[in-house]
Amino acid sequence: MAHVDTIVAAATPAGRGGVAIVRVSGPRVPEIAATLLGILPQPRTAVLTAFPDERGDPIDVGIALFFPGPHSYTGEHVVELQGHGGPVVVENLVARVVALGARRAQPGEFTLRAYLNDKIDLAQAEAVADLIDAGSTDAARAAMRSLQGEFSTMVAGLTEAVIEVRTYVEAAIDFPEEEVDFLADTELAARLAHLREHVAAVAASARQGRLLRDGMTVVLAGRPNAGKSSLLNRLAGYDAAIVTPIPGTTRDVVRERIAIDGMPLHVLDTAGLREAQDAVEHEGVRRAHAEMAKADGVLFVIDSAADPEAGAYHAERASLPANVPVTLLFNKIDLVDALPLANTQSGPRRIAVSATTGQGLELLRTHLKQAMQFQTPESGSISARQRHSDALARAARHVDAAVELLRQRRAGELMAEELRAAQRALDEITGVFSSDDLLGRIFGSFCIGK
Ligand SMILES: Nc1nc2c(ncn2[C@@H]2O[C@H](COP(=O)(O)OP(=O)(O)OP(=O)(O)O)[C@@H](O)[C@H]2O)c(=O)[nH]1
Ligand SMILES: [Mg+2]
Repeated sequence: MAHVDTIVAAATPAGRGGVAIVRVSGPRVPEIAATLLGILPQPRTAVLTAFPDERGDPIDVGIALFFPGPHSYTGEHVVELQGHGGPVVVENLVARVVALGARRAQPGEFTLRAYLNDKIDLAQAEAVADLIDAGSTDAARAAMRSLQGEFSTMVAGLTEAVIEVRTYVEAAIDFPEEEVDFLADTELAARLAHLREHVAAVAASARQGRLLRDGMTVVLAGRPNAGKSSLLNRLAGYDAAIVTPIPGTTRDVVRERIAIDGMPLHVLDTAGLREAQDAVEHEGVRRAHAEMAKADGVLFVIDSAADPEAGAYHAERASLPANVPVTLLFNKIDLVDALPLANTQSGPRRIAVSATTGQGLELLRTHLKQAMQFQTPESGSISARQRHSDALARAARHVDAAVELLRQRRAGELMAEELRAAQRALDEITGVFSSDDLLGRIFGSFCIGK
């Protein structure tokens, strides 16, 4: 590897604690450790020793651990110094190691080196950060599964499937006199269809993983005055949006990030859907539609007193995005005697709530939580990111293009090209192909010392 310099950073958080760990990685580790400690500890054996300053006075006394490369986190020589967890001690120790020839590490640089030295792939490196940032047990478990390579294995299996079909197509191209037959081949059509399903299955896992990590985005929509802003305020636990009895109060999109049992959820309040009465409201309604199209779910709010049959939903239905699931929230049930309409077999899920009394809110939270975890909380989901979903969507588009080329009986070369592009998109996930720019963005968001 081209990384000739040796890096150092505190691996434990800044501040006071029982123990702090200073981690050093790079080719100069044996020399730095020997100078600092007087001896180079036996590999992977804890040694109780002083960490002296340049005059020989101890900065601290603690445990030193030496991990010779490549059997270390980074794949390089690593030494870990475990001392007392005070900021001054840690800073003095880091400064001493810098004086001995290391430089201070950038955020995520240890993990970057692990990736560059093939200890982990890119999706696993991202899972390290996800594990550290996990806000719920489910998210932490999912990150751990990705870190252990479950997501990478899924992507590798998919890549393998793409390569198989590609090889099939390319082999056919090498025998041009048979190409006419090959393009009429039902076997190829079946393989492509199967591949398309395979991409969709991995994309579904990635989407689920992304929801666990980044949280789901749901949009409160409905007629003016239905109580959308009141519900947002209830969910947020404070008055985030303005509530008045005047229809058309909300005009802009109001965003709140809330947590349900530690799971992040983005709730967006929007302008009431109706024939706009001025340019501002018109823009508000346009934004409401734009947000719904991007969302993971729509909470369509009904005023149970004014509209017990949910006429607003039936009127707006055609204008709602087709592929975003809708939940009907029958709000203001404190104003009605009979609860509106039981859940029917068909049509969206219905939940009766009251933003005023809080009735049904717990049910709504449970519903949102289930939507985030799908129906199977212990389904073994992995952690994934938008970047992964985007790459999978690109792979899907290339496979679709290949299917289309086959349908049109066009040249096999073009089909092979599409499959090659699909493979390339998948390779970006694990980092077989990666740009410096991408690496900068991924590792730049890590904490220092990881
Ligand atoms: N009784 C009762 N009143 C409610 C309930 N939810 C909201 N309201 C009242 O209904 C009115 C409209 O509430 P908002 O939350 O502003 O409604 P909205 O859907 O955001 O309206 P726009 O922003 O105009 O689209 C206010 O006077 C609220 O106090 C409820 O559950 N029960
Ligand atoms: Mg409002």
